[in-house]
Amino acid sequence: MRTLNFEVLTLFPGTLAAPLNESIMKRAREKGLLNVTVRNIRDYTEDKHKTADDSPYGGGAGMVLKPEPIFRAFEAIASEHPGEELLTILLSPQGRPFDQQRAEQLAEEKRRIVLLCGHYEAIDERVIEALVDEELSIGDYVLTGGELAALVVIDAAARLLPGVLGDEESAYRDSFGDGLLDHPHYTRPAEYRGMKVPDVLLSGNHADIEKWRRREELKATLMKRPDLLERTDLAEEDRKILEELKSELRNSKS
Ligand code: 4FV
Repeated sequence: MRTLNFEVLTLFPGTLAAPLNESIMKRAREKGLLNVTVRNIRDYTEDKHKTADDSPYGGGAGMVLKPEPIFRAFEAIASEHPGEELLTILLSPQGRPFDQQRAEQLAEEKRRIVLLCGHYEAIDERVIEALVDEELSIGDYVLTGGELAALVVIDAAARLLPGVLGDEESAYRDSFGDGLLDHPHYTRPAEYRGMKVPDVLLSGNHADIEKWRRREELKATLMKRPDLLERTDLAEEDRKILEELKSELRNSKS
């Protein structure tokens, strides 16, 4: 059994508490499969006002996170985990888009992963130059802080760890796992307010069910995220189905 270790540097540790103490993440931590240490950057300040940010050189709006408390936090991590290699990720809109593939890679990560959460305008560039290995963005929008982004990264990686998802959860075949969006799901009752569950799902014929699900994944991806089809290597069978779906689409439009 291997433990995935995260260190989260933040000015608002409370923001991370609830999601890490609920359901799957809570159980993963209790099982020792996931370890998340949340550190308040303000605990590494030395002045009586616990100053962690200051106004930007050159003027301008907003505040900038100071380098000293963050460097001290890293020294604390190094002294608590001597010799351990760190992978430091800054969550920021300037980062590389976070995706399932990066989540799968992080789930395999042996190094201790430090997630640096920005707040206010920015972080002093010397922190980024000296300590940050990678910038990750969870989307092209601006958050009030990096904490929610850090939680997204922890959740997406931790759920891939062996033993974290129970059977009832792991049945869910990941969207993006095979590069396509997921097929529709149904449960009892077989008919609700006149809306029927597709007969094939009630047939018990697993080969037909698998074919239907694959077709529905291709249809959902074609309709909602055709961009994904460009970067997914599809089998000949899938390409044939896709051409059928496209002609159906054309006919339905005409
Ligand atoms: C963000 C994102 C994000 C920017 C200023 C925090 C905020 C403040 N992080 N993906 N989008 N961060 O908006 O990761 O520092």
